Amino acid sequence: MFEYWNPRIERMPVDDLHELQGKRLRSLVHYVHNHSSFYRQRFREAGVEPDDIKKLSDVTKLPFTFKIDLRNTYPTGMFCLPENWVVRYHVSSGTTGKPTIVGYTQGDIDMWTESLARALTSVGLGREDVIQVSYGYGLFTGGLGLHYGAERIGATVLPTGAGNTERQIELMQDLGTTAIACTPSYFLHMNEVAQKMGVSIRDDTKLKAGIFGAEPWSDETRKRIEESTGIKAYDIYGTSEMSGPLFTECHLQNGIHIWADLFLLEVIDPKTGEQVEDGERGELVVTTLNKWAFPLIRYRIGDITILNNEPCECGRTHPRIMRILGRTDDMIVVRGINVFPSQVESVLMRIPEIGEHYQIIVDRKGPLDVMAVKVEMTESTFSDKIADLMSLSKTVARLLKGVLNITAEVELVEPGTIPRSMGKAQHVIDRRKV
Ligand code: DLL
Repeated sequence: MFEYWNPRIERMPVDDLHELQGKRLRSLVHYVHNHSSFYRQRFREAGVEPDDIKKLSDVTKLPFTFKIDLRNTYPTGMFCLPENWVVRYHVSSGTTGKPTIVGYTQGDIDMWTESLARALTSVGLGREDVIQVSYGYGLFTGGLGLHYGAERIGATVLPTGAGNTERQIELMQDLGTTAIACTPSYFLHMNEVAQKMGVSIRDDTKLKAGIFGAEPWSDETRKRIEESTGIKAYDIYGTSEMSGPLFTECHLQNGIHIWADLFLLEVIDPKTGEQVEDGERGELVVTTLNKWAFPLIRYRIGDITILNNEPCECGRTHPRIMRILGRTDDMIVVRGINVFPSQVESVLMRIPEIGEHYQIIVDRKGPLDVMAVKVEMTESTFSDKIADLMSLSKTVARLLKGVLNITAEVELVEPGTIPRSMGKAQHVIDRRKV
């Protein structure tokens, strides 16, 4: 249990890892300069030549790239190889503007699969496991990504995809699923459906682990999932531009291991573009070191996190990022105060009388922004007296104010009234935008 998939790489001394990263970065800048008119132009505008990149720290001389660059070069203008090298596309459905297209060579798919094989092994999964993949299959990267990773480690894959929840629960029992991969919000929903069917995930299934990601979630939600179902809930991170789901925490659940031979990460101050100190919060920037159809140079993903270069007790030498707080563009600004939905979630999930489903509704009343938090009660609180409920909503409002420094109107609603999601949950409704 808890072995390494690729021990030589995963435990490589840090100096050797940095040397490898430097070498790969040098080849990458020459490669993109030779293969892409987009990058040639970007380098020219920034006044940088491939030969200026001599050591790893020279990465800061390179220009940033942004999601808007992908949109402006839609569909494949940032690719570095012609279509006949591309074995697969995935498409990320942007909520605004054009979707973004990502493409893979066979080698790129292998790199992605290797990354997940290391990650799944690090949470103790292997040949004996039955892994139910309940992320969406198709254009979204979640389903196929996890599918290939799980097969690579020799596990048995149950490719249910998202949806048809009752059937998923039956299959989970009949085929002895030991690990499930889906969004945390879908798993919460699945647990509710199981209860309605009279099935206890803890007692009536063999489930021991969940690989949960694709959306922000909090440590408090992790605790709730683990306590109510008896499984271990692991965080998995990735984005379609980087390939798809790629990295997880190890069994110690203390930060997500980023494979440094494959990706070079920086955390920057989004305002100045300068790297922040280790341990400080900032925006994640990624450079791909072994990805060829669609490589990225200093891509501003927009996710907010903290980089941790301390060695992990598991023996892996690669850096970790702490739980993603949210995206720079998820942050809601209410009366000048920055609020991340994940902060609201952390407060709510600490209150035992509150259920797992919530929505944040922001609106404008006259010149003022107003924020309301609509949250479900648990079945047992729902049956309580009105007076108790009023005092509960006051408590929630007080705790939110303590953390966010903002007054929110709290609306307690009946269990089951907030829409459930099978993919990424939509927690924020911003009516100011319409
Ligand atoms: O969501 C890839 C993925 C699939 C990751 C399955 C994990 C599991 P996109 O659709 O491109 O790709 O969305 C990427 O989702 O920039 C984050 O804002 C958010 N995200 C992904 N994982 C996490 C996580 C996939 N563990 C965007 N915690 C990213 C918080 C996450 N946010």
